[in-house]
Amino acid sequence: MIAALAGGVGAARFLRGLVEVVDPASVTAVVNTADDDDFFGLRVCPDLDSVTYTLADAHDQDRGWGLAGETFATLGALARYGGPTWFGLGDRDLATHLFRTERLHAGAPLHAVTAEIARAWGLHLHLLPMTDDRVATRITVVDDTGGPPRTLAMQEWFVRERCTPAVTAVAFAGAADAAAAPGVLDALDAADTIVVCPSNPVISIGPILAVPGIRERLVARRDRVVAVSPIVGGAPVKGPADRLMAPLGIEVSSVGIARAYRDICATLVIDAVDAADADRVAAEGVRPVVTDTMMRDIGVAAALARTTIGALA
Ligand code: FO1
Repeated sequence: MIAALAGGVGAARFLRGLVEVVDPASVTAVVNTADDDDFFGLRVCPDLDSVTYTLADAHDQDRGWGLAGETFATLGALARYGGPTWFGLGDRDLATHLFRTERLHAGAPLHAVTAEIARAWGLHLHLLPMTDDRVATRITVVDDTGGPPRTLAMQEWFVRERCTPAVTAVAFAGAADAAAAPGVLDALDAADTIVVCPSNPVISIGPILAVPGIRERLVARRDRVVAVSPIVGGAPVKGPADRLMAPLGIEVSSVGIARAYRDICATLVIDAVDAADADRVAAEGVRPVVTDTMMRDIGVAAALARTTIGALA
């Protein structure tokens, strides 16, 4: 059994490779939901949907989010009423949010709705939100205009403001009172291997670890936990991890990842271009495994998944 902590695109690609090399039914992915937000009354769960669409081979590879061949006619029509249109809700993607919202309003918990959506897309792995409760990443920023600090929702900072304002603090509202979704803690207890996917350590993995019980499970099972560094050559493979790690005092390197994760994982997979960092990773008390982590296609993702799982065999 394998349990994986997962954020968005990087995790989705890794999981797509993983299900090539192990039985998908043996995998439970625990996905960040602190990026979730409501638009036009609809609940949008970006990381759950990135994982779902990628595993279904239905995602837009170039854009990195949403569905391939997507159109945005509804969003264009909403512009007539003044929007807001900064968050790109695609016409077919909207069906997912409509369905999810309807089911939540009918009283179904998020984990049950997530399973229904995963089944509808033909997925065979177990896909779980980290919690059924609302947890929201709050990013405190300062502008270079010298105005007062502002606190933004994740999608406001990431999409509307294009990660531009400098970050001074990150919090996960609701996390301390959240309960892990049914099945999450059992999956972590039962797993032979726990993978921390190559996701943003601050805003993707951070919220999952903030849900009571999850970090504790990983600390207790540290020898069975392997992480994949999302940082290659001193920069994130994708996304704004550097804009969040540096201000929070985390070195933007595989060594920084090792330091941030050393309590929860004994092994860290780093990219071949960072081979020279291996000794510094080891000095953090984390065993480095060096391989190609740039998931250009499913073949590389599958090889990375095999090496990652094999690292604890
Ligand atoms: N990312 C963008 O950069 N711009 C968008 O307009 C956008 C819309 C969007 C709609 C649905 C969805 O599930 C994801 C969407 N994303 C968009 C991606 C999202 O912001 C990120 O995947 C994450 O929250 C970071 O992991």
